[in-house]
Amino acid sequence: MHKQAEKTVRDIKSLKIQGARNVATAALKALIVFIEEGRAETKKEFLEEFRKTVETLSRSRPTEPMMRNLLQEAAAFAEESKEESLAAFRNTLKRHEEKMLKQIEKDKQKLVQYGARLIPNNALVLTHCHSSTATGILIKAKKMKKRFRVVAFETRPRYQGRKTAKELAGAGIDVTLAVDGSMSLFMKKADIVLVGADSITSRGDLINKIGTSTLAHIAKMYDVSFYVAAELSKYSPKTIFGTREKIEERDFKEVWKTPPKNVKIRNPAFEATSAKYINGYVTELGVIPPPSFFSMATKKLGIRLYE
Ligand code: RUB
Repeated sequence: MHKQAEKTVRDIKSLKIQGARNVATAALKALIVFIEEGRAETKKEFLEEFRKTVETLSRSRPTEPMMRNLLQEAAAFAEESKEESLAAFRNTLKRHEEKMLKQIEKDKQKLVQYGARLIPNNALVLTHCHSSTATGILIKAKKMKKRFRVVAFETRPRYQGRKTAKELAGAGIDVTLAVDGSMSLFMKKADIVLVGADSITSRGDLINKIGTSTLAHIAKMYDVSFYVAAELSKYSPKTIFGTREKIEERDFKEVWKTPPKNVKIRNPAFEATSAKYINGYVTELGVIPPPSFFSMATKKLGIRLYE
């Protein structure tokens, strides 16, 4: 496999590249480098390598349908392309993948606009982990001159909350980093919760960083609105026939490098939050209720259900 694709797989696995959107765009960019530099000499050879690269990138993290959906779209386009010469084929694919990247950026800008409108003035906003989509919304709200404070939770064991806090502080937002165990404490004063998404199921359930459902349940208890920033491409087609998205379980050493004998350690990276705890998904087409996510996403992704 091309060395850029290998490096991207390593960086995704080690969380150097984290967050669904960053993972998906990094995978597409690695594919573009492969298209430009891959050593194949015939179209057949190239296609074989292309398929392997798509497959290996897709498997780099199990709970990332946005990456899988985008890579599959790129693969379907390649399989259908009629270009005869390898040079023309590479060019067409590269242009297509670059167009996809531009579209992802455009979608984010739209989503961020819709989300920023949701942030109330003088609000206390709670967020968890690091979602580039959620921070994008908060930064946009700040640019709209809204005044609000954010509490970002640490997100042990990998502390993605620090990344969120740093990014928001850099944008001039009043932000506090708090330990995960203080979720209930801060919820009592909160006005809105905003988190990102890794995967959305056909039922409209959310799969996101471990700790998200705790936040959602407590939000319900205190009647605080719970919103999720999620591009429609985060829909998981695997769930059409009831299959649940696989939840990634990470290395126990992230939690405790040398635990005493007989201590079991669990380190699930994500968890599901039922649709009933979610007020709305902030998407590129507007803020929608969870049951609508399925039909809008399948339409956008071109998934035909009744054939
Ligand atoms: C990141 C995480 C984020 C989503 C959405 O987990 O759970 O909320 O991926 O991110 P990890 P984005 O750090 O384990 O990847 O909005 O950037 O797609």
